[in-house]
Amino acid sequence: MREYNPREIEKKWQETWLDQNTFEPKEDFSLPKKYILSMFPYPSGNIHMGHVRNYCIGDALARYYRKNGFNVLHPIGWDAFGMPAENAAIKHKLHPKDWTYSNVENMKKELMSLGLSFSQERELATCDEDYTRFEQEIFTKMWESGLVYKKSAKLNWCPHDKTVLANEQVIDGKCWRCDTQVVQKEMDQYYIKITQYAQELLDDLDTLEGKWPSQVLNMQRNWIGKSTGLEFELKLSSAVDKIETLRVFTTRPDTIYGVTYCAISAEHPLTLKLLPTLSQKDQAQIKMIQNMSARERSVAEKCGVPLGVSVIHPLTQEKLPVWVANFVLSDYGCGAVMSVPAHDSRDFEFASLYNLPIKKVIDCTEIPYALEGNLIESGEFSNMPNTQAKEKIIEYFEKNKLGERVTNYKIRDWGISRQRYWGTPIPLVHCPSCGIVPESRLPVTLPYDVVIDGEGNPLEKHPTWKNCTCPKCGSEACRETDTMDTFMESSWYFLRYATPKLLRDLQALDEKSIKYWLNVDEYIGGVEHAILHLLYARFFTKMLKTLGYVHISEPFEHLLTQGMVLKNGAKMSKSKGNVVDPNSIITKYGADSARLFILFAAPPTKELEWNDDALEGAYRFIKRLWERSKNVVPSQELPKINPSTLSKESKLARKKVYEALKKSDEIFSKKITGYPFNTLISSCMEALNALSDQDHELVWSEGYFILLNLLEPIIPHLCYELSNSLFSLKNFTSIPLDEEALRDDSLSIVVSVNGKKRSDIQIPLNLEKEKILHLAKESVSKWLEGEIIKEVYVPNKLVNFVVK
Ligand code: ANZ
Ligand code: ZN
Repeated sequence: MREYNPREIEKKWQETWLDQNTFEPKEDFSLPKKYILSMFPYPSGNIHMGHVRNYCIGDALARYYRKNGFNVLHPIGWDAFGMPAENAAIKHKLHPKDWTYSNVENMKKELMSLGLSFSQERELATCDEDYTRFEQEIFTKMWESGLVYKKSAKLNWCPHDKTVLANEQVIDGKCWRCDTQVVQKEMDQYYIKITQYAQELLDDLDTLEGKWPSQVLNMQRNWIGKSTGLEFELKLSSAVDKIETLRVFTTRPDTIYGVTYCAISAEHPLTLKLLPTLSQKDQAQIKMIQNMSARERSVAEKCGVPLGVSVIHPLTQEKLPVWVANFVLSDYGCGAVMSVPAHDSRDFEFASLYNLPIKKVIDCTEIPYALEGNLIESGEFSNMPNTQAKEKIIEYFEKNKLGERVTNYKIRDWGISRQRYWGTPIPLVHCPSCGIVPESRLPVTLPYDVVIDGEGNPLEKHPTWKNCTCPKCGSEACRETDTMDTFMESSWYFLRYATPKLLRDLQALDEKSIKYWLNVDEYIGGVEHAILHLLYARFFTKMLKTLGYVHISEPFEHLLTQGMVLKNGAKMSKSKGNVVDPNSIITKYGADSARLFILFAAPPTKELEWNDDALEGAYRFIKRLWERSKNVVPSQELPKINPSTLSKESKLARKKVYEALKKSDEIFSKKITGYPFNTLISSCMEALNALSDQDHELVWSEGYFILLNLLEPIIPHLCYELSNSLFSLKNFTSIPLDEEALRDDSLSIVVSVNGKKRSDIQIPLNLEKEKILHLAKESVSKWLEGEIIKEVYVPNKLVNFVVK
């Protein structure tokens, strides 16, 4: 027998699969389908264990469904735009494009060396020109239907490098490159109206209940952040210029009698109006707040400045001071709050700091909290349970035209402008006479000859790229130099995959193909994408429906969030120096061992702790499996077996084999949830042991035939190799369950003496009564001293001996 040589057989099968297009989906829409998708990788340079896990889970599903007669779409591609490519350019003087494509090539090779059953034809990189072209087409449609707009917003700006910084490039408020203090600079930005879909995005989460992890559903709900409450105006004691009132939003109108001051944002129009009237010190304080990002503000110590004006409480007519406070966001609600320090922790902290009055209006012991209780000192609403008062007070305000019930969402419109080179150019032109006009010839591609040195926007600095003519009037015009947020590309790639190569040159998305392939049946990826990517992808799908591209509302039927890969209890990462390189594992043990280990070490959704011994164990099992093939008599099909002729051991072996088969079906059909492949692998190991404990040739052959079939999704190379050489198989198909083999062939019987239980015995099924009584007698011989007067036998249950 040949020795197990993973390098040889893995190379052989990987080549065969490619040559024979084994894993290309069929263009036959009458077949039942499965769309299995692991989130596409960022081409950082090398695959890591997280990738191995992600793609092995998806591959196991894809292979299982193929074997069971489904037409399977299992594609791969590259999320190829983004900042790291530019960082590589700055650091190593590599062109982002060259760096990216060479990483793609290398990572593709690495992934393919795992034997993953990806469709080759549908591969794409989001920086490919045809992808850019259609993304720009979609953007143009969005622009034309008013889903994109321009608005000025604050961005992190490094005054030294004259460049916009991403949040992750701001470290402790300073620029990551030159350590200069970062400031907030107002700049025009393009926004997509995701807020227009907020309610739909929220409502449709209910349809995903039970199909997506509830943790992810909740994170999305919180992110969308719907809250209902009251908006009303407080009159200023005296008008400031033309400003006569201050509008606030509260979710707790029940606490309205406890308001002791109002707090407004550093960007509020009233703040800006009054700024010149303040002392130098207070002005500086407000400017400091303005220069903090929303993120910094949320963690900063509370601080604020009194504005020297007051407003009138609408119910009590009390005068309340107005303060600027750093915890008030300018872009939520009204950018102003009625502060109730007795019942809100932020208001409480602020009031304590500046000695502002605190007035309790809900009967409770512990301030500043009170979610429930009766109102006190609240005029006509006193003694009312606060949940009821909330409603009554809103009604009162509406009836007296003092304010109205409103719904607010936390979710903001999606700012997609990036002042960077390595992204999809925003296909707009600035014309002096026509304004902003969409480019008519797509794609707008990136110039190759750029200087990327970390200062400024390379497209802006390019000597000629910006210059163009207006598509509308032909006069000299200027290209938009912003590129798009890379989340744009990852928001529709799963739809693009469903569009076959032949149709891809003609259109962004083929509706018929999408109708067939979507939804994605199982989407697999890290929980770090729980909010942004998944929300944007859901939104894009809904928006593409509005634009007439597709007819679905939700793209991902099921979501599987895989656990992290850890070593020594910490996430594998370069900075921690605890990375295990998948390539070294593949070289040493082979891809099958790597795959077996990663699927055996933990169920997919759980954290996986790296363990060298377990890897060795996986390798040993595979070797044992390989070596046991010598016990198998080659045949062309699943051998037929007459169970009545088998020994106890052989029967047990068959039972174990079919138990593994049953487990496989239960796992993949989700009768057992979470795809615990580890339990399938254990069953197969048990079955192999049981087969080894017997020596019936046909049982060996049948068992081995089935085990190779069951393990193919996990260790495909070995299974293909042996199924091919022993059973002449070219492909795998499903195997029916033999219920008979699963049935127990022995029976447990209680034996008692004078009605007292003395033992349990195992007897083979259908044993004659005489033999059963004989075995029973033996098992209780020490209680059978006296003469046996009577033998009672209840078939399949018990034997009782009555003795003198
Ligand atoms: C008075 C009050 C009393 C409040 C109380 C809360 C508790 P959510 O649920 O997140 O929507 N708020 C309103 N606009 C704000 C802004 N722009 N920046 C910061 N805080 C703002 O929160 C709504 C509550 O957050 C509102 O209800 C308001 O404070 C505050 F015991 O009004 B509340
Ligand atoms: Zn023009």
